[in-house]
Amino acid sequence: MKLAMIGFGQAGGKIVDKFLEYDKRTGSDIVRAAVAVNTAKADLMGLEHISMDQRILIGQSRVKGHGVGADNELGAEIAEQDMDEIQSAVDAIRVHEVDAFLIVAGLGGGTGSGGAPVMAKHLKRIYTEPVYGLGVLPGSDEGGIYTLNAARSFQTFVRKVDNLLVFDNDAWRQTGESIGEGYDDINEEIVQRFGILFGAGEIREGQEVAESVVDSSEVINTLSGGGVSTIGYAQEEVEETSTGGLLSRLTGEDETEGFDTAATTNRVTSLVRKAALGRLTLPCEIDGSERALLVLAGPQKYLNRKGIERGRKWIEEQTGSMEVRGGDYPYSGSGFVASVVLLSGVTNIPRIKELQQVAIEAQDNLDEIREESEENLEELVKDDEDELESLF
Ligand SMILES: Nc1nc2c(ncn2[C@@H]2O[C@H](COP(=O)(O)OP(=O)(O)OP(=O)(O)O)[C@@H](O)[C@H]2O)c(=O)[nH]1
Ligand SMILES: [Mg+2]
Repeated sequence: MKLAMIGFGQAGGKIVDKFLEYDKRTGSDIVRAAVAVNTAKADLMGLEHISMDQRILIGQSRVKGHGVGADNELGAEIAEQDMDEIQSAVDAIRVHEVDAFLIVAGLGGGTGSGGAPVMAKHLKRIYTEPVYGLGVLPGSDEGGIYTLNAARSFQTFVRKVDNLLVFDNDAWRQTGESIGEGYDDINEEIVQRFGILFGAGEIREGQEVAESVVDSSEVINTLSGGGVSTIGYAQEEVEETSTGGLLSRLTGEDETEGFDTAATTNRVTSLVRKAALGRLTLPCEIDGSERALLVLAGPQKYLNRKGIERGRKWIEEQTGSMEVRGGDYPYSGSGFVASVVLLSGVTNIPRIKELQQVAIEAQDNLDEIREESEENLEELVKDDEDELESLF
């Protein structure tokens, strides 16, 4: 499917930049427009693929290009104030040619966390195309303010978008590596998963059309209905030869005809299980997912309808959902078969419960602080009265 991507804040900009690189590398052609918005000038300068005139610096009069320092209320305020500037970049997008908007942001900081929900609200008011969010949760070692920002931003963002796709940095931290060092690898993981999902609806030139190819409307239908989504992924290397493998040369068989379909079916079904039961972009219980979409990507001869059908049924059983779609995405030259499982409308998410708890506690603390200061005030007043009384 064709997307207009808007990266808000540093993480958002870097991930959209990475999507452009992925497009160039794989010929996927998902990103039809890419805009980066930030309050920090240096972050915008550091991008490589987003064109200069689509990098929008906001809040210059307030923060002089230095970022908002994790103040997400300020981030939201600036986004509201400078929406005209952002809109002029969006005006350059031929919106009727895209299937949807995707707003990408790290939810722990200030600019993306505050601005992304404001952006979503704005786009929803103007356009009829779906507006999706890709929200990145901070690592739990990043500190209180990041967690609190994420908790607040998440609650608003999920209500403003048509679907919030989530990636949790905390679940993807490499051992022995600080998350800063790991961002490049992590961003690679992000674009690989979302790239296959969004690429599935696009038939590239010169590609054979498969018997049960996934259409972008299937991605859209799976995401419609809102809520939170997570993605599972698994891949296996396969031999990809245009001249015929060793076996076919030895036996003289035509490679596709003599191909072991039972092995293909088994590979597909086990890849589906690995994807759904392995590490999800946002770890959660898959039981109770409202909708799901299964995409099998790889060289045509390694995909078959039977495997996908079995995988689809298995996901139905595991999720209890009656709305599980599935199909393939012929993708040659990669040397692997990959299974992507999109689970939409997931509800049992430990990390989100944890974040909500933090937000509630912070709210209680706020009340406590207010109560304390009120008590103090009362005491002060009382002391004053006592003093006055003792005077007489
Ligand atoms: N996956 C991923 N996460 C990132 C990356 N950079 C930052 N993050 C995460 O995103 C959160 C927000 O950081 P930034 O994107 O730098 O924040 P910002 O939106 O620019 O806001 P301010 O810097 O406060 O103005 C952090 O807490 C990290 O968890 C990245 O390249 N990849
Ligand atoms: Mg920043």
